[in-house]
Amino acid sequence: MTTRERYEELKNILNEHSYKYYVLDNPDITDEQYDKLMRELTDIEKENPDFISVDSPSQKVGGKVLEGFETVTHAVPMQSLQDAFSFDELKEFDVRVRNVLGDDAAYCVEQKIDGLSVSLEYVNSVFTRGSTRGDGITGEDVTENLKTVKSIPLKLRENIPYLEVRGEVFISKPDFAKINQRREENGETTFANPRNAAAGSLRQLNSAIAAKRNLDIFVFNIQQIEGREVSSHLEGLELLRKCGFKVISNEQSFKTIEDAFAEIERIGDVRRDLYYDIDGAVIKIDKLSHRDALGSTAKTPRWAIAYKYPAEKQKTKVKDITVAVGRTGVLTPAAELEPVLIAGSTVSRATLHNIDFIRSKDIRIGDTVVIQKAGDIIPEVVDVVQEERTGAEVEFNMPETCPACGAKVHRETGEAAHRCTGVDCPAQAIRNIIHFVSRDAMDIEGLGPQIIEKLVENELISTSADLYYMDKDKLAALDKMGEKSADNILNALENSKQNGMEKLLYALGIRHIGAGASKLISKKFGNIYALFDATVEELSSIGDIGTVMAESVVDFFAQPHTRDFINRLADAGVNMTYSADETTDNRFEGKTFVLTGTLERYGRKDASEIIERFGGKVSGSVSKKTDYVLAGEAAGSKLDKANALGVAVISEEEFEQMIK
Ligand code: 0OX
Repeated sequence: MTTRERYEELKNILNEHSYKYYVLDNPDITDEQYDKLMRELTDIEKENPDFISVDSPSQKVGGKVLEGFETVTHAVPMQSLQDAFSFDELKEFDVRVRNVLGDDAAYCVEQKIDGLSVSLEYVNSVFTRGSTRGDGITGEDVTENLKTVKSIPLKLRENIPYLEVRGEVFISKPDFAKINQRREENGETTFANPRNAAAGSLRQLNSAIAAKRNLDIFVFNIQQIEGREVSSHLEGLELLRKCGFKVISNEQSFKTIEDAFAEIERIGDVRRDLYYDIDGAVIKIDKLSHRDALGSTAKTPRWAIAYKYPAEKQKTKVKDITVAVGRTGVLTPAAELEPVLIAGSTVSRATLHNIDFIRSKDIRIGDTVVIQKAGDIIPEVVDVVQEERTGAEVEFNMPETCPACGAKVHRETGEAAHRCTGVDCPAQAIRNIIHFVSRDAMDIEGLGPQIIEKLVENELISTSADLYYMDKDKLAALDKMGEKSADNILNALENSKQNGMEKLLYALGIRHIGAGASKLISKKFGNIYALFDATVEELSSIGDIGTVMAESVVDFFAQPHTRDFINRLADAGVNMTYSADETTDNRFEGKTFVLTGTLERYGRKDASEIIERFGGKVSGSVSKKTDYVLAGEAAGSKLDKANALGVAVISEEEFEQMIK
């Protein structure tokens, strides 16, 4: 036998064993025997690199490192499934189906694997491309990572000119536990569930890492096929089985929805014993011609529906309630729980959303609570077990100062959220700085969100004021920046110092104070420092400044943090005063606009800001006093009212002309 012949033989033996082991779960040689043959094969490949073919088992170990993922446009959209949470909803589905198909309908029932949908494409039986579902229309090319999945054949066992299949990539429960254990030992963050672990692995740029994660797949659909005729789901699955795929378990069809219920219940009974997570069962019409007759809505097929099993519930204790500050300044309380295993992973924390949620359920520190996982993923507190109260439980109150920066915490009447009012709160830094540099604020060109994130991460800045103290060399050294861009940014910063009070006040990001309000306030007060002594009465005496806005300004300037921040800006040479000649264009003065429908070019926020900048006012409802109704797509009752009252209705194009 020549080396070439031996090589081909080894390849066939190894691929056959791999198929038996990973797809059929029925190995007939030991791991040692397999490893020995594999070593022989890789030795031959080392000596004869030209032998290596796309379906060599050596290709499963990965090793390619990509810079990023290419985008893939799915020829056949990867639709999602309509969800049902009760058998009643399934009955309604059955009625809709029978309205079209009558008694001909036959259903298949299969597990709904809790992983990530991918598409696999084969040209002349060779695996050529694999991609994620993405938004269903475009996904990411993750071919290199998918090549490492042992249960994905690199070459089909049937000759098929073109085939695209869809399947669900997942990580088994035992592998998930091992991955997390290793990560914990290495001081890395752990994955919340097997699905996230699979998602993280599929998005690895280094396929050798993906290879180590033991991703697995169940294939469940033919998206496109050439050279074969398939007329039903079960027939399609049978063909996929012959091709060498690991196919979702599905053997029979059911003539009635009641029979399908029985199958859903059977799957429900065994779901906890499976070695992988499922988050439901899918009912699908078997015959493809029937599927065509039923068609699809914009996102989901009318021929399938997913039944979600009721969430598993567990009892545990609330050890403490902690508070975290989000990037928008909202304070979110969370229950720190005695760890408890639920729906496949350990839960030790559950969000409590806000104080209203805590009060409505009367959750106290020390309480025994019932938790479940929303959508089988996010832990939530459903109930307090009143009978287990001892009297030692402690009621929780939201903190008065921000746990991240110490600034005052404010809760507006009618709002559920408590917010930090700190101008230099580290938890909100990135968002605040992005706003500070934006066009209507300090208008600093060249400082995009990504650069700002890097500046904060690399500790070059922690507040917007720090921007004016940046060291040029450090800025230029930031990756991919260079001297020229650094110069441009520093110039833009230097120029922005002359902006004046109007832009600066808006840049401070005070709640409820948009560009229009900033201008009105600046006109009246003339200098930022004057606002430290401003009262609610003085502010709300300005036309169009309501009490909520006035209170927001007063609160903001009452913070010691604010004074420090403003002083630092002033020390850097930032102009604090308003000069009348800033008043450029007041073309909308005295005019009231109402916005309705979907504004595609501007969006409501942008349109409102433009109107206010030109001195106009935006109101929420149409009346005789309204001057213009700016109507986008699908405008509803406001448009009708405008027409009835004879108010001028303008399109986005007309608005664009007006602001030119
Ligand atoms: C699953 C699964 C997902 C086919 C057409 C729309 C959805 N996660 O196991 N999707 C589908 O069906 C597609 N079936 C499944 N079994």
